[in-house]
Amino acid sequence: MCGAHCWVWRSGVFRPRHTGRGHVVGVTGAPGTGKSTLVNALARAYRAQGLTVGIIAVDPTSPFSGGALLGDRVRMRDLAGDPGVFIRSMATRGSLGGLARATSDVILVLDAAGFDRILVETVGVGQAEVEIASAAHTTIVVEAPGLGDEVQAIKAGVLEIADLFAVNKADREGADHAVLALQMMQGLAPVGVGHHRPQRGGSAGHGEPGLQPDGAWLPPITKTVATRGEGVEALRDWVEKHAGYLRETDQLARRETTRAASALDHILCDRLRGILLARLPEGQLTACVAMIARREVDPYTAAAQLLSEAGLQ
Ligand SMILES: Nc1nc2c(ncn2[C@@H]2O[C@H](COP(=O)(O)OP(=O)(O)O)[C@@H](O)[C@H]2O)c(=O)[nH]1
Ligand SMILES: [Mg+2]
Repeated sequence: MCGAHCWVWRSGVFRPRHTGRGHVVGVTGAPGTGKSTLVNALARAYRAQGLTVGIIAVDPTSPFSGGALLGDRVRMRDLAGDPGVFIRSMATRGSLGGLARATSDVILVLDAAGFDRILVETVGVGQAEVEIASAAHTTIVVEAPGLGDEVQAIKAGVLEIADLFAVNKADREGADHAVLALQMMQGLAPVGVGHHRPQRGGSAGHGEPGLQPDGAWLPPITKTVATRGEGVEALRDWVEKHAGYLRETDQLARRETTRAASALDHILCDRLRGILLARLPEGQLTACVAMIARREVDPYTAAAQLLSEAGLQ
């Protein structure tokens, strides 16, 4: 079965015929910072501009995946009834690598289906979540005051993937403190931090946010009150500015290359593991693991033996 959006054989490579248009926005941060509410508000802000929105929630506590209080679910209902919005929640069962792969597959499908913006909510606590967020074109790291720590992202290790910071719950005390903490951190951060940012200016943290005179992107810090939609349009506009920045520099192509390399790598590893297991006698792998655990053999020797037994080395 090959529908309009299937992969087609063209010029010697498989390529998705309809992908590559949707801008993927990762929204990550500690639980309770207001990511789901912000994603909801951002989706509305995009809908107000007539753009279609795909939403992927990789957060087990997300209202989108049904784990929230009733009040939250009621709020999401109007979005769910909008044909210009598609909401998909990802199960968090199974391997973390599997989750990252499944999420990037869904991103591909939503892109192929023609959604203009794809918002991916992840909890910025684990490696897989960070990996998912870093697969986005633009990553928003959400902070909120009053969660016991001024800047939770420092602990979660998601700072280096931030393209934008949203200090949400700006109606609460301590929001300015959180902004200040982020600004200070930007000033202190080593030059060139981040896998996709070019060198930032020496005056990072003191200059204007966004595009610097030297062409570097300094993640702007915006305050939002997601529950009331305040600051959300400004945040949306920053996402668009960042998208423009990516297009105008070589950053977009570089990110796409990284994404492609990682997708191919995942698939190849999966397939090769499948081939290997199919060629080995049942129980062999488990027996090997037990031997390694008992220090009877080192893992490198064991791997070499398994590969050679399967005729792969
Ligand atoms: N006061 C205030 N509460 C908010 C704001 N944004 C979200 N919340 C509330 O914070 C709680 C957690 O929000 P949620 O979006 O589920 O956070 P998530 O875990 O990061 O997805 C909910 O009760 C929201 O209603 C905000 O801007 N101000
Ligand atoms: Mg959530």
